[in-house]
Amino acid sequence: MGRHASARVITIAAAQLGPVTRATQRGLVVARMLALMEQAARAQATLIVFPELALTTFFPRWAIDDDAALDGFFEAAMPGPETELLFAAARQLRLGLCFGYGELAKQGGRPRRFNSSALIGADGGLIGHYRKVHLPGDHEPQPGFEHQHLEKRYFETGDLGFPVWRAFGGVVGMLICNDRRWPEAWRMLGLQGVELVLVGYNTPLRNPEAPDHDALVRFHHRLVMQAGAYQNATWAVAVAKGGVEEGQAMLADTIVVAPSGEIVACSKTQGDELVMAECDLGRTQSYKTTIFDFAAHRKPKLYSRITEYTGAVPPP
Ligand code: ING
Repeated sequence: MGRHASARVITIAAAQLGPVTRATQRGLVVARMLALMEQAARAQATLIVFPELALTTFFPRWAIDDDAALDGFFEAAMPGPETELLFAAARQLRLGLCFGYGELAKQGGRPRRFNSSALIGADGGLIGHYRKVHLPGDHEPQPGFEHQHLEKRYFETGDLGFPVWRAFGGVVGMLICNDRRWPEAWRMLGLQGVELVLVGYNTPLRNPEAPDHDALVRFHHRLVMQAGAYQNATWAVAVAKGGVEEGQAMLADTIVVAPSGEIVACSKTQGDELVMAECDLGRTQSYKTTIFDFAAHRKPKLYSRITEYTGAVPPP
């Protein structure tokens, strides 16, 4: 796999991570990420993509009431002392980089916490970041659940919208985990001409709120990634934190999806693994100029009420 003469073909390294325990020091996770970055550079990758909350365990699985303990899962600066090594490696290896992290920001004089992802260029500079909008689960711990899902407790709703950036020869956007289940999130990127959507995720195999869905976790993950990519004529890269992490089984199944909706590469293991794919961004045009030519075919005036939830029709 090599860098291509055409600026429109990029080599993606989807860098799946295996479990990260609560006790794992950030420096050890960064070392695992650096090893994958070096492996990706050897494979001539243009851009490496890591999961949601890549630097720590998926801590929203627990009720954490001690603020100092909670802050230990967040980055107070980006880059910070440990993540600076990732930025430096991006620069040295000429390798674009995307990873998810807990963001502790100071805004309006008070601490604000977001579930965020950063996009870094091959020069090691920060291109931009995104804050997760769709926070699943609960604000309060649920009685009887073996694992909680408390993202609404620990993070604020993302307030940066759904940005895209011109980068790596195309138009790049980011979503985080649950965002991928909401077509509106994809469409906000699609309306901006996105050609590559990067999606890190930590998806438990069991959802205690709906155990009857558990057999379909992988199917639903692929369904929303393939539909989102196809319906918005974009490449999509979904990168897992997989394996059994602190006793909670997490979906692996890192995949790269073409604008056709076809899965072109997927992970084979539950652990640290590079999934490589050649992505010809030019292939998006075949869909953006025909079936999904939004200017020619979309009827936004007829969707006028799409921004409001009109309320579910009561069951019979
Ligand atoms: N995780 C899960 C996701 O949306 C979830 C939450 C799991 C929702 C299973 C529905 C079913 O993939 C995160 N972190 O959003």
